[in-house]
Amino acid sequence: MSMFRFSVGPWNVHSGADAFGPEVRSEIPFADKVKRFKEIGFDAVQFHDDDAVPDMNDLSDAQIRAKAKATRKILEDNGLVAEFVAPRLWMDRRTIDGGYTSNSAKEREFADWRSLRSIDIANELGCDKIVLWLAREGTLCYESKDAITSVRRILDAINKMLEYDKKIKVLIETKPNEPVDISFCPTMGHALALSAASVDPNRVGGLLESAHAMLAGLDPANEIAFALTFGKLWGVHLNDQNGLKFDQDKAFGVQNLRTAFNQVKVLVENNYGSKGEYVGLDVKAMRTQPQENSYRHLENSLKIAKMLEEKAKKFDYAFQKKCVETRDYEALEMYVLELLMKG
Ligand code: XUL
Ligand code: MN
Repeated sequence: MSMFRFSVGPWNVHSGADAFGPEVRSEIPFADKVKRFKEIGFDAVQFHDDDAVPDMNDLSDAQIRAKAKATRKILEDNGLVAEFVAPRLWMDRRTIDGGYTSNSAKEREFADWRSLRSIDIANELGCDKIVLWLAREGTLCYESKDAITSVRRILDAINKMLEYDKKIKVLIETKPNEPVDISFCPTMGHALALSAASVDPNRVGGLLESAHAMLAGLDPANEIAFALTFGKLWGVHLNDQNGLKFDQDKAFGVQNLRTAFNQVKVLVENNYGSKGEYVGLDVKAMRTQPQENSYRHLENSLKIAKMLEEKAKKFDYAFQKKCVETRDYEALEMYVLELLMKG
């Protein structure tokens, strides 16, 4: 029996379009996805604001709330809850050059409007977490934005959210690049510095995605551990990545099994989830996959996470201690590899 509760986003089941080619699978309606998420074994759904309220830019604040309420009903009918809402600031023509850090005051205003509406949506969905993946809050041309002004602007935007709703929590999902060349908030350390500088540090934490840490050349287990050290790990996006290239969102553990194990191990050791946190996945099906495999990457990731959880629970701490005392790290390393490879 897993100690974790798992979450997934509707964007994790998608039609396979990429930057070089069109859809290869047909779009699955939201209600069908949700039904299947529950059957697969998920407990919660992650939302972008417009996953919950499509075309929200054209709606009044009251209409947005009403539509969010209807989305909540779909969740409840399927025995699921919402984990978080993330303002999707990277899709709109108005935020081509970022939202909070745009050089245009009008565009920053739009980004703030979407962020506050995301809070309204979260309230209607019954969750208290806003995730900020700061997609375009960086530069394609380094000299196009002032870095210090930009960091201050991100902080201002976070403070506005904290002031708008005294219960909402903000989770910064760090990523070093893509779609920008250079991000203003690439690592967990950056996220926690923003947290400390905010008007309410107790309500600003982090969400660590494995692939994003790897793209920064960092170890995801240590990024997770860093946030856990300060009680700031409020979400994870487990997935995998093959080296430094585009963000692949591979199924969890398929590329770097030992690294995946160490992520699960640190979560198990620190009783992650005991304060209601979810183990989130953020994985994509390969573009080559036919329609009938639309959910296989989710099933596989969930299975791998649970198998690694069992391995972590079997970890022989007495043997580890002995190896550390004699500094026999070769033996310790072999033990870990055997633990992972033996049935
Ligand atoms: C992008 C990414 C997003 C966020 C949610 O790399 O991971 O899907 O998780 O906005
Ligand atoms: Mn993610």
